[in-house]
Amino acid sequence: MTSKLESLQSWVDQVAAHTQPEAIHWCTGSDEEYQDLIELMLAHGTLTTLNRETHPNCYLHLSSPNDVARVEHLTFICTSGKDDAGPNNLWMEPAEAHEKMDALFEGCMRGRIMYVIPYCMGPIDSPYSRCGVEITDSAYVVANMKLMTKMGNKALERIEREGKFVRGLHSTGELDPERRFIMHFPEELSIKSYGSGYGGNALLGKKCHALRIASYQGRQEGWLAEHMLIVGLENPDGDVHYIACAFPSACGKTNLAMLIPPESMKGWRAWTLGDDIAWLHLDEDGKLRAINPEAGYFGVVPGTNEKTNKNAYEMIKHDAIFTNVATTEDNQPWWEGKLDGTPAKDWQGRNYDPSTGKAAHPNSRFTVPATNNPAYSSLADAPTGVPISAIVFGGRRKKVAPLVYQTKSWEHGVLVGAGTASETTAAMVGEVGKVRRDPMAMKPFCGYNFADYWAHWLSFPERSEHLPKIFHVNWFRQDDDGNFLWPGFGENIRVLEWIIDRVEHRAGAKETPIGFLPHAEDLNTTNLDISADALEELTSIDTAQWRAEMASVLEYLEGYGDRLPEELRRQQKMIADALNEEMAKAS
Ligand code: SAT
Ligand code: MN
Repeated sequence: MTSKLESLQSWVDQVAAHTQPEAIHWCTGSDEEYQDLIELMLAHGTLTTLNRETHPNCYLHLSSPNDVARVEHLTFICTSGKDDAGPNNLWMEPAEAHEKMDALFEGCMRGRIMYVIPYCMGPIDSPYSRCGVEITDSAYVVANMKLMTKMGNKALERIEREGKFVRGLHSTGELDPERRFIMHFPEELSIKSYGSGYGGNALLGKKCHALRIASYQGRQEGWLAEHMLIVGLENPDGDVHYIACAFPSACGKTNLAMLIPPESMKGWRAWTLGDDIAWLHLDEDGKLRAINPEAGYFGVVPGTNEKTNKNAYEMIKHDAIFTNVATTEDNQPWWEGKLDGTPAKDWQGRNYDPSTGKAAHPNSRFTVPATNNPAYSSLADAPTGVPISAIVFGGRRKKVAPLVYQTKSWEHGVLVGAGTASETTAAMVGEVGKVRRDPMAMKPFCGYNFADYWAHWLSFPERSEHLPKIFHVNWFRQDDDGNFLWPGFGENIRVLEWIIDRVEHRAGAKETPIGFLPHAEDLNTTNLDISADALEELTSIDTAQWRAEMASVLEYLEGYGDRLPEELRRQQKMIADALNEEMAKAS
């Protein structure tokens, strides 16, 4: 096959001449093509078949043990000016980065098939969608892209019509961590990724395109590409509110996106639009609308069970690819937190031995098409997306951050987003459990200087008087013995109910220096097993701790120097002053 789009065809020709593949395969996106790829990978041993009775059409991939997560220390934003990438990114001069990558790619596809994957991020017929083409030598990447994006002929037609697409070049190379880089060239709308086959490093439509490149594009074009789930919450009257929530990787976005309300919240339902990424646009009426650029889920497996996320548990029982989970004696997938079965083989294919660590890798993943999800929203594919009522930021904090609070304004919300902190998780290489600032959960994903990104966020009130309200949540508060204070999972709907009621002006709150918190009685706690003390702690703030927190937020923001929007300093000062006043009152 070839393309009639000259810019695409000549790029493919040029990459082929440089990487020297044995054959070139243009992906059509058909189901037969997917099956052929599966057969090929089974023959090569890249995949194995899981138990056909319990898990029809499910396969297992065990990656190289050194290639199990994103690599932030090897991920670069290559803009012509260093300051455009900002202190939040590693930067390399574009010419130097191209030279480095071109040397790695030279002849790297000898003896391999080069796949050309045209894909569309978002509904094929949506004005908000954007397309790309990924060239890769990994059949595993192609199969995952088939589940995660709209890929193949339909996407190619749109690309040929529009003439514009993001160019992503990927090779697994030697899977050598010393020869591994993920480079982004936002000014050229291109990506080069070498040496890893892991999701976020290799499925270039996801973090590389839909967040890093798209965030850059969004700033130029007036929209936002965010690390947010999108969920529709239906109340017993049948009204649905859509909310978008930004939490760091492995902090429960997938669980919240497909939450099942507890028995006592009869009549409530949650509908999933997306579990990881949202593209947000203002429509003509000034309403913020969201689409999910993805078509599947690449979720964390450990912890998934009937109690924590029944929808996910059901949807991964068929037509799924598992990466780095363990297996039982009868070849079912197994992971920590699965309520039945025992592991026979671990995620490295060895006989399971508890003394050598977990059976499934903590960042083991499932890939499934979104349509597998029993809670999939009928509007998930709507070309104009859904209107967003509330934006919610959050992280994993043992202390300090209360269960929920509402910000006083959009601008205050931007400060809260910018100051969000979270404990690190297994989704990235490095120490787990360390608190770091992760603004808008975008620390690893913003394709340009955070200071400019916050300025972009702050420009929205000039363009609309109907922006969503902004909140902050923390499901992960612990008591001094390390027990979680809030039950989380399905019970989180109670917090979302308060959020919606605030948007609708029907819920109470107390004003504090950091924003509006619910009184304990403002939360619906019917049939919830929680002590009055725990509830009190979850819905109050410690002034001294918050003074320290705001000082630390300021110190972090000042790291962005002159480019930091003055408005954020102003917002920080208002809160710091209010906290000081509170402190003075108390003493
Ligand atoms: O980066 S991935 O998309 O592979 C997973 C995550 O960290 O969200
Ligand atoms: Mn993510």
